[in-house]
Amino acid sequence: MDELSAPRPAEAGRPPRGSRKVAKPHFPESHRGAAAGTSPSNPTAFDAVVIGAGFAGLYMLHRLRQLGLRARVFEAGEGVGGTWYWNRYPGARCDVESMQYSYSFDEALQQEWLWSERYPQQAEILRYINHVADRFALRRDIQLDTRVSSAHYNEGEQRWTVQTERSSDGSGGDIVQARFVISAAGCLSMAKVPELPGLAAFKGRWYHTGRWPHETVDFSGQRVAVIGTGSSGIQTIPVLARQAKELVVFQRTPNFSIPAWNKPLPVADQEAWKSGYAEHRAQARTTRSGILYDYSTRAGVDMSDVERQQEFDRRWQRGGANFTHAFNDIYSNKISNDAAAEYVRNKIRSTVHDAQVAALLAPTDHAIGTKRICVDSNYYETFNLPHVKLVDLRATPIEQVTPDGIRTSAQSHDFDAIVFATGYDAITGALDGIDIRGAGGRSLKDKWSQGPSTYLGLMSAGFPNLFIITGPGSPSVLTNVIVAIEQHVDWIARALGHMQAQALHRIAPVAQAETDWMLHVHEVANKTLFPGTNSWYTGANIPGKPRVFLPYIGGLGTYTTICEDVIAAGYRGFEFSASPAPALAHRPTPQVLRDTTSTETS
Ligand code: NA7
Repeated sequence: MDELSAPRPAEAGRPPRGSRKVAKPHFPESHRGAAAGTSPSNPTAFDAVVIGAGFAGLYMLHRLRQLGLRARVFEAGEGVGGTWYWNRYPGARCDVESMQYSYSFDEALQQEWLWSERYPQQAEILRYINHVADRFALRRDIQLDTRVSSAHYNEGEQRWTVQTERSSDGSGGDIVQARFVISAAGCLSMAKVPELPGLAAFKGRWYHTGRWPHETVDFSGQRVAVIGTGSSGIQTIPVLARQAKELVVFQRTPNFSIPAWNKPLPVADQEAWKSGYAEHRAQARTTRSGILYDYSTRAGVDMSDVERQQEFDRRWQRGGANFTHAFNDIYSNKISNDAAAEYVRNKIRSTVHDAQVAALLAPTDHAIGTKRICVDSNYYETFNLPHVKLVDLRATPIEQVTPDGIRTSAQSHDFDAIVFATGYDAITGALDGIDIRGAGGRSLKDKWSQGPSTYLGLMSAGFPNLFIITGPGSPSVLTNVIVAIEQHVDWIARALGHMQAQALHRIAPVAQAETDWMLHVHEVANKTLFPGTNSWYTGANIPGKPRVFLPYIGGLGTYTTICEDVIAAGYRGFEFSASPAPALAHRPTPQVLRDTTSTETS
């Protein structure tokens, strides 16, 4: 099975034996939404089609409406939420703290929502996203259970034709036209199940963390395999270990993980934070990652061993990814990085009782943080449990899945269930999965065959009026992604507003601007330790994927300043063309529209 045929919800994880079948979550959007145009000869026309109804798609829709534009959002899932709709695996939790992992665009929204824990659980984030969809009456323009299959640009008409797949219920297969297409398809949405021989004949159940079924999956009394030890594996392993009779973890590469020290979040603490919310948000936007961490201004190499140890202890006790900001040179200086890595390795050695297991869990092949740092609750401690085993796939690779389990080069293991925590075709996978053709019929996938190329991560030359939210070449996955999303969506909305005001019809990056930007993206990355690590940041987890560092690592604050400068310089690097007709359709603002389908709460 390849990444493009990763399981859909109906296929993945057949209900496990003994699992309790429960109804799907009852979010109000469980209706599919009114279908769009279906006739090839007379397709419905929109100002904009948005692909995806996660955090990016929802906010984009809100901003399009504010511009008076007619938009349709197509969402493959049966509910809104994107990543947080699909990632329902036991233990799924965000590694950005609750008070920062939310939208900032509406003061009332951020004041009224209450979180329950320091780090939010998947179910709570999904409730929040649904609340936003209702609060801003977004559902009437969202068509669920509808996967976009192609988007083709017609240069003569200066329009995109967007086609969707037929849905599981036989409906859909829509064809619509739009002036603009905006991808909000996400960076971590194309789940990757490894191509293991024999999987189809496995007699038990198997799951991917990123395509978890809606039904409760109960592993009680089962023999369970987990393959993969990235963030998802590290989060789910301790929870599965509490249910399973036997848990075997198949590890290819160990990862660094910092304790979350997760805990309930008192209302008083939230109120204190909220009293300065606007200032906190403004400050976060200027930082490297869009998160208010305690960023050190000192280089690790300028500190004594004692000072470094004290700094690590302080950050370890605080918990979370803040640990990796102990020095300002942690990602650029191997000596500083080694000091932090060795501190974590020592923590692993002192936590895990079996020295051999501890040695296998302690990463030695990459600089700390250059694979996404993990944040855990009792991950290393879990390996002290008698029914939890670790298999080192580097020493004993998987040869095949057998009907009864997994056979490595060393032995056969019998399992009732296999959990793939094997990650994603990240950043480019979702767009690669859509047949996108720009001017002259050129395919985006072909253009990007040696690695993606964009201007500011926002657009790609030759693909007019196609915007990408958190695209390759933007800070995206190196940030609090909601902050990155809001910045991108606001930028796109301003560009569209500019086009409305100036009666412009077409926007595309100048090829040279894109070339210069990509050179900058790679130049900045090459000053860090990141490109030297095999990770999904570099495409190394997908066989055959070009090896380039995909996000922009210059920092969100710096990037935002660059984007502002581009606007101030008259959208430097973009070219526009005027339309003889009025540029964009105007509609009444959302406040005066009557909503007949949504269930908004305010
Ligand atoms: P990740 O971080 O990509 O982790 C995937 C894990 O699965 C990682 O340990 C991989 O080992 C392992 N893997 C992948 N393919 C295989 C095969 N074929 N055999 C064995 N092991 C394999 O994905 P996650 O879902 O955990 O996290 C993704 C992001 O989501 C995370 O960083 C957060 O930003 C949220 P490898 O390291 O490639 O050797």
